[in-house]
Amino acid sequence: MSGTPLERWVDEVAAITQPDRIVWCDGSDEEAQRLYEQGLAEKTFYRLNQKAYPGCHLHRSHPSDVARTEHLTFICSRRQEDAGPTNNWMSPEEARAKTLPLFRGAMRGRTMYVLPYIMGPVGSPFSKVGVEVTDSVYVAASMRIMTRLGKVALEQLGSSEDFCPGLHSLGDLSPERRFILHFPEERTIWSVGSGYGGNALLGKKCFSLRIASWMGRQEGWLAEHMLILGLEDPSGQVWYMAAAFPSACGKTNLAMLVSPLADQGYRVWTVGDDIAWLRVGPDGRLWAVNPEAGFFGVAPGTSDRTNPNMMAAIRRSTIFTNVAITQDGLPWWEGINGTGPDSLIDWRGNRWSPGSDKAAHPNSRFTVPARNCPSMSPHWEDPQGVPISAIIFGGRRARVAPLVYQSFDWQHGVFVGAGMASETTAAAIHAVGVTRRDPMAMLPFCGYNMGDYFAHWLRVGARLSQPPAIFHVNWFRTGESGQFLWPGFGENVRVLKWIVERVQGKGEATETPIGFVPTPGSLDLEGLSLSPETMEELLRVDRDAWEQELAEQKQFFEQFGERLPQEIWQEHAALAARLGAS
Ligand code: OXD
Ligand code: MN
Repeated sequence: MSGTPLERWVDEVAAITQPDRIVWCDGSDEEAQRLYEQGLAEKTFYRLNQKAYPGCHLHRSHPSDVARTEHLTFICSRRQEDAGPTNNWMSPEEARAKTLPLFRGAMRGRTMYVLPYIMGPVGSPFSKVGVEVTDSVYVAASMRIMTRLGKVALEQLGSSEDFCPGLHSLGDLSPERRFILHFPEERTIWSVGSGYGGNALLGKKCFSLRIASWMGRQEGWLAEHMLILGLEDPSGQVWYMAAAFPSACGKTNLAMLVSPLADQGYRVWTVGDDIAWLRVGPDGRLWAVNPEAGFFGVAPGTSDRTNPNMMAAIRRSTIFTNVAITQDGLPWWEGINGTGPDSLIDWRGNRWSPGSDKAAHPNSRFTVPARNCPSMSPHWEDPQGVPISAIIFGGRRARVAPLVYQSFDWQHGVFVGAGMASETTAAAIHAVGVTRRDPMAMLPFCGYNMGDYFAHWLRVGARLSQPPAIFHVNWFRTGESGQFLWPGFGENVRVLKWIVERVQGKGEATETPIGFVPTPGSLDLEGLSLSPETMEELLRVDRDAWEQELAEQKQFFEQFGERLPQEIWQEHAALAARLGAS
């Protein structure tokens, strides 16, 4: 056999998929032009107004292919117990037998793009190489934005076989023949039947979370569904935090928040908005890098009010997916600025008029280079990452969780993360949403048994001589009539400020059964008109709600049986005892 391991693998998949042409992508600007030209010719891309949005394109996906498909996503480990009760599992043999026929000849008449990429900063000891082959020009153009792609990756790889191979084909885009398969023991991904970002940009959820979490467990590090930000204080010191929230809880907005406390000297620097790779440093601190090079953000609701930094970032070199467009070729979505102009083309390419269905798909997206974002930290590509002082867990909880609380220690913090949940927004005004348990926001992304995952978190903590403090936040607590009590968005910086004060041993707190909650005067509320009653409600520990929460947690944890670490049960019992005694 001749060639490098990569060349041999590409030959192998080409023999199966039989493309007409093979293009090795080098990551150059000329190549970007060629990809867009190709996409324009085959109507995968439409040019947006190049004066207002230079280098920006619109992509319309198949209407049945607009989101991640968790029920078609599988962990194909050799043993089912290693995937655990929260993942779909298929044996590697069955997975191959089922999908090989879907890949056979799938690229006939098409071009196969070979995309070597790096997840993590170039030259960083955190970084990993992946190679995706795909027959989608949209995927090729998007991976250029989301990863460090081409020559740099081939240089890092050399003739090594240490890369994550990912085979992707659009297939016939039918949900009946759609599979997102992860083979963690071989560090391999097969994805067929979808062009949607989370299913098809294999560097993101598939490699950087599902496969990487498995690798991290073996190698002693963590791959997490977390944003990374730095809060600069008035002395100029920057405090880095990593925060996990389930999808649709505002991670991207928090990562690039514009601070209303800027005149006091507090500002936020963005390191990442979705994924963090975390390692124990030689100094006993936890260090983080963002493996991605771009953002794949949700468009609806993004505006100058909610995320001015993102609005600035998407003005160039951005791919918009399933948004509406105005007559002038400008992207448009619900929430961009009030009501819609009367003449729009909707996300399916049809004329839209006010009062009809949504013009942009609710999960419409933009794929934008991180370097476009004005709030990017000067350290976002530091090879050693940034040192993490605080970990923040959060969810959308109408009642149970106060605005913020701090765990007693690392083990209790792991329990807080393991107990995370989020409520779907209910249609009826007073109805409380359906609760989905989502430990560390990793339920759809942990590539192995989550019982083992909690144990891994505890093991990592034991190696940290200076562990980050662990917090839980909830921007979504509601009052009697279902209204949000906390203003959210930029004002969340006030909570980050308290978190940093706690890390420094300064912020004041009351010890409660669930952890440390700010004293009434310790949050900086200057300039906000929140009544003392509202603040009391925001910070209240609701004993009855916690009783019910404990019962729901117990039910969730029980499914892991023996694989759930005893420490989690100890924390559960300790919380019950503290609540009983209070
Ligand atoms: C995402 C998600 O797209 O979490 O980041 O669904
Ligand atoms: Mn995400």
